Amino acid sequence: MHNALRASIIGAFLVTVPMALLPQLSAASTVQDGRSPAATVARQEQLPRSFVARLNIYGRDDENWPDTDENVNRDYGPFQAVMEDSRPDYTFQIPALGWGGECRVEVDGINAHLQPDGSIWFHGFARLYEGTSENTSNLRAAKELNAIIPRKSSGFRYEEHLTWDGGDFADIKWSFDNVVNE
Ligand SMILES: [Ca+2]
Ligand SMILES: [Ca+2]
Repeated sequence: MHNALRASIIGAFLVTVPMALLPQLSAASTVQDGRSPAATVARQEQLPRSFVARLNIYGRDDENWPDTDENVNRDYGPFQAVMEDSRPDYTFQIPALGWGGECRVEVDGINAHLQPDGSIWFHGFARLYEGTSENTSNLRAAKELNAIIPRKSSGFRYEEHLTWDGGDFADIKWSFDNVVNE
């Protein structure tokens, strides 16, 4: 086939075929957006949802011999919320935790957000400080908290480990429920 002819045929295909597909594509997206009757019924049966969050922080202030390490083990929660389309967000506060005279962990910016598929997106931040006092501004480690908690979760676990080369650490251990609220 002549190159110019081939190019014009390919060009015509590229322009005309997508145009021809447009009505089908938009029809398909209408079904998939969750607003079809069947999808709406199924979604209503999954709402509202009961969200529960529990946090344990286990930290170690590493000390040099002959001093012994100083540990902390603290539970927070349960934090509980009922979520549905009209109230999809839940935020809560964790107080800063200082221990050992030198360490502090901060967990903040916590938000849980109900997603269209019934899962819950959990997000926040955790930071470990260590210095000459528990009020130190020496930031040693930071992690972004980011988890998707599926539907029908009970005791879903999510952990982050914060540490630095001084030997101190903090384990940020979450447990979540995401079930139909009955
Ligand atoms: Ca120390
Ligand atoms: Ca100490």
